[in-house]
Amino acid sequence: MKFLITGDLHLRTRRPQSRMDEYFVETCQNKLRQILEIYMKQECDVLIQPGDFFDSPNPSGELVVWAINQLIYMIRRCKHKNRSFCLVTVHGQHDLSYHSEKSIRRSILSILEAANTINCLREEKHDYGLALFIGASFGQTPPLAPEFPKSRFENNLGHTLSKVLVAHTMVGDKPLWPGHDLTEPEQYVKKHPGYDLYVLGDYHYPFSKKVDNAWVINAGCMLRLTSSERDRQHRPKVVVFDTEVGEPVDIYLDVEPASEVFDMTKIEEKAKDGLSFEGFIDRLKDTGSIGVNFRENLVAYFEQNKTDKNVKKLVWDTFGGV
Ligand SMILES: [Mn+2]
Repeated sequence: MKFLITGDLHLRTRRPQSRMDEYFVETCQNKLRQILEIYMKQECDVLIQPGDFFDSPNPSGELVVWAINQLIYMIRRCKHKNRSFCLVTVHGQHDLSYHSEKSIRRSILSILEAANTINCLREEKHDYGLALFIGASFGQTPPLAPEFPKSRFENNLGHTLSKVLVAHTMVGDKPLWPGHDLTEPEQYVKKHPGYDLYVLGDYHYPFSKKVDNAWVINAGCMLRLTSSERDRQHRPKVVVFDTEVGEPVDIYLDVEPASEVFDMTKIEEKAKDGLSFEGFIDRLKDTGSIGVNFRENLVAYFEQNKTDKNVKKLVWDTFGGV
């Protein structure tokens, strides 16, 4: 079975501060189109997107309609060639209102799923032929890997079955800021053993790491969103993973060089003004562990501490719906 692995997509219409693209939405659309073309060309069976599909829980309706149409077109194209188009995803914090998993049932991704264009993975098993998928959205703990099938179990036809965990969780190989307590791929596998392939999002930079017999893969963000040095060095890519081969293959997307898309004068000015920590703040916001928005932090606190609904009502009434 052949998987096409992408990282966070962050589809959006608004141009990030340091970018110079005239219409940023076209940059985003171009990325998704390239990914879908690679899916066709490489004859993949499943497209795996590990969350942060959209940059916001309320993306523009026009962008959502465009995405649905692209996916319907893909389904038709594949059907025409007797193939199937299957996109599996989980919710990242950017897909969730107030970063709360309670908003999953009314999220844009759930709307895309209701339109039969994507499959939102949950903690139950999702069986796609020779692979078994389990999903953990932002804030969710992945379940224990199912005992059956045995890892890399050969079925009667001699095919390899794989257990795949797709999770939106902060795992990386290099801390994002001094003192960042980052879980490394090896630690993550130790904590959630038994899967053959771990496809992770949230961390915006790519890594493909073999831990014992499993692969832990994060393809990295499809967009260069901040002016940080690391984003400017980042090369958006997708990863093809053929379970029969068992090795990831990188395919780099066709993107403009950083010098063409980033406003270097702004970056230099900011560095001079001592404001170069903008990227740091962006990343801090992105981890979702603590927001800079009072309301979001309050909602997160309520979620984590199982607050009584009468108490919540009193707090909201007091703050007048902040
Ligand atoms: Mn993200």
